[in-house]
Amino acid sequence: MSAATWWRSAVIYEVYPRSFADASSDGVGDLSGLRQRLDYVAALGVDGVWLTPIQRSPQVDQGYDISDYRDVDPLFGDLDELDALLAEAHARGLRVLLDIVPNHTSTQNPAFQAALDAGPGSPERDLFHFRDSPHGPNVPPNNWVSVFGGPAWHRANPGSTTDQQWYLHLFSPAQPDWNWDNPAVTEHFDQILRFWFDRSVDGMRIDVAHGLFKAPGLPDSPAVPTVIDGLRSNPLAMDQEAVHEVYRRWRKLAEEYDPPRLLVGEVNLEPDRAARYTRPDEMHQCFAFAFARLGWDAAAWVDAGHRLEQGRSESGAEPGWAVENHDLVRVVSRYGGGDRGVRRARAALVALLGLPGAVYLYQGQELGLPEVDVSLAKRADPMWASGGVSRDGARIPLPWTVSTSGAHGFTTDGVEPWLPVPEGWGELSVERQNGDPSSSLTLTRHALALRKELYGSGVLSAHDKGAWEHRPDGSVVCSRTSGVQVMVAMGDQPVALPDGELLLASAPLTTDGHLPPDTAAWVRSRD
Ligand code: TEU
Repeated sequence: MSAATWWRSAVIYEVYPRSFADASSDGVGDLSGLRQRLDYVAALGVDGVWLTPIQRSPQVDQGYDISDYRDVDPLFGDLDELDALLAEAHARGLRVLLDIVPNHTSTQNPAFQAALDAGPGSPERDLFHFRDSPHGPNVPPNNWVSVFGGPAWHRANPGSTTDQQWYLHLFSPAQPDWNWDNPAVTEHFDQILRFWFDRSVDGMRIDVAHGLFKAPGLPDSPAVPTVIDGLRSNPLAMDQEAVHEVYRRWRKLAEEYDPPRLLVGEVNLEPDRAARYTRPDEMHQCFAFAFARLGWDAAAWVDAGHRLEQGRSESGAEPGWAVENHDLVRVVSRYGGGDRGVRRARAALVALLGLPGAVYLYQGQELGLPEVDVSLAKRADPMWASGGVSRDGARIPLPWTVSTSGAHGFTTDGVEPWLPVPEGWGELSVERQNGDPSSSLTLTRHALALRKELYGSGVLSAHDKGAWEHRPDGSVVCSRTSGVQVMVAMGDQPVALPDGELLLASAPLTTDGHLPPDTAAWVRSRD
């Protein structure tokens, strides 16, 4: 695969640094912990990592509230530590993507503090969306709802009689939205991108990439949006035409580097709209959200598969397949829980790694970790605090060792991890699964190695397209143009495999050679 298009079939491992490995013994994971475990990541066989935000932040939204875009938060380390991580990752052939958050910042950003101080009508306030309300000081300027729940507006100076302005925050009140109509914001983000790309960061995952521009005049939304889907269900707060100019600009900037830096968008829209962000002069890739959100549902998989394929044919960019990330319920639980959930999660992993396009795996997916019901007192997610669901259950620290201590090798024995690791997770640990031929970890390593081999030998091609089919026997089949078929048995009966050579299955076949329920396989047609 040429260096210029490596991402088209890449597998990227999402590291949630807070919960990966803690070397500083404060109960929160850090860059040093990640450096110590880089061999583990490299041995999985992935092509790179994406780190959720490590920039300086008060951590109200676990780092998605950035107060200084050009520094590393002391919780995770410092710039030298990041440089060392980059060098060590590159030495292992791993690329490193960081997370950039352009839709909003932190109230602790000096630019926002200056805007509060400068008062209504000031150029400082024009960097954000400050407004007086036509409805008076006690009613927000419009009816928009924040993604985390409650109004999308907060008073700049609550209680002040002279400053009655509100500011817009699509997420928590600690995350004011930038005003992208102001060219100073555009300029600021150019500098941020250059800062990281100059340090040899290989690319950026772009947070809420479709959110940057809002409908001019910020009018009321005709339908009052629901809380959880606040952003997706409020077309006035997202997916405005002007946003595409930003990505055209960023793509040019990314192409100035050698090798070009990668732009991957979190564009949580339906495939037809999301595809417009990966037109040839915009981002390289988007996550396949239409697929990532689904349960164990054959009809829905095929429908999303069709629509994503359609999107690819329009934009020329392959999907970034994913079923998990730090915001979504872990698939072991989402697909039914228990042993069945584990079987299905393994099937999904094999299916994902067989689909044409790039794949994003979330740390812990390789271990088959389930969602955890975190006790109310320990929940840290601001979404939960504002009346939404808690995403904490997908963010539990990784269990590394079987040890009976609560930390399971994530942090020093005796230190309390920032979210509690459930009792019994030693059984899911890396130490336990390592070398066990029947473990999720072994399956993941095997599937990744085989995928690499099949791409290397030309059996699979980065230019493959996929044709999706829901068969009467309940199975889902994605047929790649190269002749490999991915089959997932989603019904309740074993199904006959397509003719050809079985390359991989997520579980043993039945004695008569059928694919049992809740199992996925890759089959190469004989030519
Ligand atoms: O998420 C954006 C987003 O809108 C969703 O993923 C949302 O959290 C989910 O739909 C709720 O059901 C990104 C980050 O991934 C998330 O962790 C941040 O909280 C959010 O942006 C704000 O920066």
